[in-house]
Amino acid sequence: MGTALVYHEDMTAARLLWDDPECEIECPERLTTALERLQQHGLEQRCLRLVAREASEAELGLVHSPEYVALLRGTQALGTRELQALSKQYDAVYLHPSTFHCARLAAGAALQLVDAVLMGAVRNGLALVRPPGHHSQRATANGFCVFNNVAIAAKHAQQKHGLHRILIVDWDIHHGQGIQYIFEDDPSVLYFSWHRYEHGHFWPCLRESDADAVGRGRGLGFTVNLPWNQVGMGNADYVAAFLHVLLPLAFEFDPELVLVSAGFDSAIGDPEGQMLATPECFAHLTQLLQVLAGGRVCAVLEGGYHLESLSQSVCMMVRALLGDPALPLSGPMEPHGSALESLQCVRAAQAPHWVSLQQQGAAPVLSSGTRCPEGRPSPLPPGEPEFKAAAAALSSLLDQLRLHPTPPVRVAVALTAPVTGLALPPGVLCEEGSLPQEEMQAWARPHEALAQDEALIALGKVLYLLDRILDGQVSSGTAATPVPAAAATLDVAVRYGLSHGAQRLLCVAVGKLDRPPDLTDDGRNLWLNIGGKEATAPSMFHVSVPLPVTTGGFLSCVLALVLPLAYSFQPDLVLVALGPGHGLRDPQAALLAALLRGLAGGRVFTLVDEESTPQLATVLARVLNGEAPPSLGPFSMAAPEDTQALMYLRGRLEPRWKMLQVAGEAAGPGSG
Ligand code: Q9C
Ligand code: ZN
Repeated sequence: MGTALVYHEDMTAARLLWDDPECEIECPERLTTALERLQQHGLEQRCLRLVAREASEAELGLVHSPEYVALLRGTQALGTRELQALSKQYDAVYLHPSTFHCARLAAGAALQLVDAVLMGAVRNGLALVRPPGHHSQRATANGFCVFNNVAIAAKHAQQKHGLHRILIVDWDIHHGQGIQYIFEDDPSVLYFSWHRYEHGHFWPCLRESDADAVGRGRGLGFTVNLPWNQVGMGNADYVAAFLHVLLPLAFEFDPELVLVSAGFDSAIGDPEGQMLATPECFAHLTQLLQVLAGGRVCAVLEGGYHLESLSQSVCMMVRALLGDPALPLSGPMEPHGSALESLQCVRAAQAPHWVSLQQQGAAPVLSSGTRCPEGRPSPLPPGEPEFKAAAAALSSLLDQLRLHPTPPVRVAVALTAPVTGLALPPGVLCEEGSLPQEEMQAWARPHEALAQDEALIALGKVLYLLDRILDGQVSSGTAATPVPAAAATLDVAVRYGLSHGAQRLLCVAVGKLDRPPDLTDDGRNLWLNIGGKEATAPSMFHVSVPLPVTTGGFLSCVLALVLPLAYSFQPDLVLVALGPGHGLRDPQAALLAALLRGLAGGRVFTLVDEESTPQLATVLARVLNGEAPPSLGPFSMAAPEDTQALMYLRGRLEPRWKMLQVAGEAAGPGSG
């Protein structure tokens, strides 16, 4: 199941015919440069190329009024002066004789992508289009947008494919007010948008872009606005927004399809957004969305006006859609104070509508909206320094790509006993190699549990595979060990990893697995035990948490504890061990592995014991290979004791691991 790339070169025809500094950034080179970059990186060639079709007038009518469509049809015959006069009637819009054709292709591309995904031709895809769509409304063009491509695609998915729950994630840096208006009373579409807001001073300067706009009527709680009140938001802020706001709601909503209003003006270097997120961040955001809806993610380009930043971000997103591991995120993983205030506001505004937020204790915020006494915060000094920062970050990304080439093998599996009927996905390597006998015995010697032949053979395979991951031949792996040897094998694997090149090793041990006794809190390892015995000497590097029993409890454990710890720690190797009595159901284990794949450049090694089902080994190999994890089943509330345990731990660990934070400093004037 592949990735579609939908495009038509006619969409480069529309361009600005007069002088207008506001509109000149929306130019044809946005598409040609992005496409060129996809070709240079060999990514376009790996996609299923689809030539965009025009949306029919009936399809445009799913969202737009007949009069508005007729008006635009008429613009094809207008001269430049008339086009300019008509454009002036809208806010930040320019028209060209080819605009109607281009805009129909843009909407048609989104429709074609949704059809390809929902008919099972591909698993996901990207439509590279212009004009963009998310500002456009029933009877008006706005903000470079003519037809609302994503909204039309969502209506089409409802009506032609009978979908009941669609998630729209709008990571463009502007508020897609058009999408919000179209679905604000519709509980079958969950619309999430983050946007530069600056307390209402940033375009389109709408009161209804704030966090307290949560939808209307039956749609209450299905509009989620996350306003950024300062510029300069970066990787940590964006990932925190996903972990602490979007994903809890998305899992509770359980979408059948994810549409992304993929604007890249939220990336570093963009003149509109003035944010700092680097291109690889969009691979992470994409991966985080791919665990939803069986991986059915349809992305449609919106904004993005810094050609280099836009193109690299598009490449990163397509790599993630293709299932390649994401590059590690650069920069300190600590959200800004202002970002935390925003997260807190949205969580408080949404808490009445979402069980998963009520449980995590989203504290109500007093007197929201009165918190910007100084009025408009000063924007970053324009020009020089910031553009230098952008240029440096963008070129260092290219260096990173050279340093971390995609390993030739994405997943390798080592199994001890020949397991019959194991259906490994295509491309997954079944590794037969082992460490030399003497070396293996030296590592095994301290452990009685590794004296048995069977255990020793398994250990040899585990260490061999670990070696191949550490030397970059293989991206990730999974292996099985005999039950009595599970703890000892993990102990050796941790020490082996640390002495063979891992600088920061994250170990997520589920079930009865003790922390290797000689591990110290030297900052090079972080040990997280789920569902084992309580740690006798807990520390910032030794965390233990009970295994939650419900899906809701499991999800908050992963989203609110495991991933924030992992993203804060920034490991370069992740070991996930499912030990005796781990108690995870296969879909839970798969979700954990799929989400941890975002860490360490995808260097994730999973260890299961042989008592686990063969299906578990298969499903782990599949998700490590980039497939979506199976559904967790119906959402059920976390048990109070699980929530309590989590809240306590987060309080204890927050001072060191900043991605755990979900609330700003006590809201005082000018805070953040
Ligand atoms: N004078 C998209 O990114 N700028 N549209 C208005 C106020 C308009 C952005 C500035 C920006 C439109 C799809
Ligand atoms: Zn935008």
